[in-house]
Amino acid sequence: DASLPRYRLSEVKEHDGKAERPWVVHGDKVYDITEWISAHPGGSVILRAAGGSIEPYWNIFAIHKNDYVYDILQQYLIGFVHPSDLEDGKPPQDAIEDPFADDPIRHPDLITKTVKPRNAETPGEAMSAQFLTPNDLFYVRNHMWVPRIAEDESDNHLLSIELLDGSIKEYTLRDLKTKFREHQVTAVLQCSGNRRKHMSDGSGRATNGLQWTAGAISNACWEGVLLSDVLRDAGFENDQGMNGTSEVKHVQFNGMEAYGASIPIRKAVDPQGDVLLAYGMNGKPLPRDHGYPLRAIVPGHVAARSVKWLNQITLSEDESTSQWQRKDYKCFGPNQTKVDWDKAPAIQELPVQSAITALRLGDWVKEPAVPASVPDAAATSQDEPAADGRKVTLSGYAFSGGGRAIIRVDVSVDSGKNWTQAYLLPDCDPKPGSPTSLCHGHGAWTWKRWMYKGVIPASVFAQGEPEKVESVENAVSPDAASDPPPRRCTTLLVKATDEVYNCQPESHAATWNFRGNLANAWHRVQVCSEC
Ligand code: MTE
Ligand code: MO
Repeated sequence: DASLPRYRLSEVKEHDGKAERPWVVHGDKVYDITEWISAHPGGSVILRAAGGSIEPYWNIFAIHKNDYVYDILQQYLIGFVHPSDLEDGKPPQDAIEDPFADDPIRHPDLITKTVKPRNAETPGEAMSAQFLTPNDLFYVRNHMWVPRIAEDESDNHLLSIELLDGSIKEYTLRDLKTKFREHQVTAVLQCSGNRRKHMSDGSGRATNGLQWTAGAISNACWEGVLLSDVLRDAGFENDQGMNGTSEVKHVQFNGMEAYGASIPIRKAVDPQGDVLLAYGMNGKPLPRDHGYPLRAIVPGHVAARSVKWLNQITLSEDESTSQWQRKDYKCFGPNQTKVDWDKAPAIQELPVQSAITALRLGDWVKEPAVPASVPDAAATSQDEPAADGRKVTLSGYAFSGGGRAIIRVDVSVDSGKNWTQAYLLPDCDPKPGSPTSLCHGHGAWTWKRWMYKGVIPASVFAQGEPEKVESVENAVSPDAASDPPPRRCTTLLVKATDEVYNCQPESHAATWNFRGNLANAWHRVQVCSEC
């Protein structure tokens, strides 16, 4: 080894991803990875690191940090970094490229969870205020960096489709836009980790993953072409996919930064499935964070399947081999913490969900203690026909997977003793499919916004729990409150029911899983008489 040459970092830099022989640096060693690229399981993504240090990438793809990978790399050793380019035996920090340096700027109102990679929630008020989430407030979930495709190159962006016999059909984005009919589909994306923090806090048990509150979900109108149209054009027999006679069982999607996932073939070719290859979002080109220039949209399924920066589709007998299909985005029992990943199916269709995204406590008013729509009110309040109460306005979303419509949203202002129905906003109702409707598609792919205006009877506060020290999420302080009773608290609750009468579990403890996936217990927000 000592006889191998010493290379200046400036020379390494010339062997970047576009060079004939790409090099990478690891520690003080220089490797020529030309021969490795075709055999690299992550494909040519490794070229991102070429011309510099591979370490920042391996910090993202931690899977590389094992002896097996170091052994492979060892075969390609060609020399060492020149000593005058080393600090403490390594290239200095500022010589190492930041994989996220080219990420786009984020809207300041997004609630940042992590910066590298970029992960951010939609603010609650934005979810309540608009049926279609504005593009720059749509939640962002990135596992890696954001690939860049120049605007004047986007129509040449290549999508390759591999059929079961190994043959490959290629489409540029221009082909997709010109050869196929354009469709619009209005659909929610919800991360499997939405409300994970509620699961951790509500069950008192930590979960692994980003601690999202209720904002890892958003709704948009997507423009693109139907995956089923493109598969038919590529030579696939959609009928056989639909009726189960095809050997193809899964459609695998791959993104340019090596993210991958798959969906069952039946969803892909279902004439009512509305799976899109989308290039537009709310009438504009996809923003970079959301998959520019092309992404899959799989309505009704967990958003992890809606692969961004899409450049490869593979028809296969098997699911995607990616870790996000096989080793993540699955649920286990509350007692199962050492799991056999193969024993559980990948999450596809989402369960029923709802959340309070905006809450306003109003003035104290003389009002019947029992709202008229609540038949069985607490016995004590019936003793007093009229009592003080505090106005409350709640709003939020409800959603169910698989295109199942939300039929009802129930609200309780007294910790679940009494329930009343929230008003469902008619965003989708004006003649579905008509130009005035905000909804496009065959299923109930969108969220249902709901609103509740009521009064929390003073008796509810009086009998309520003492205040919890936790802060109240999304609560807005009232301008004025007169003569409040002593500081006691109640829990406001929301739960939704979908068209097949699926409903949400009462407690997070019951569905706790160590990865904190699919947290969908009743959403609880504690409010106090003097909040
Ligand atoms: N596609 C690629 N290529 N890379 C990713 O990191 N994240 C997935 C999915 N598709 C991801 C991806 C996950 S887990 C989610 S929740 C959604 O994209 C988020 O989509 P959004 O950022 O447009 O909201
Ligand atoms: Mo996700």
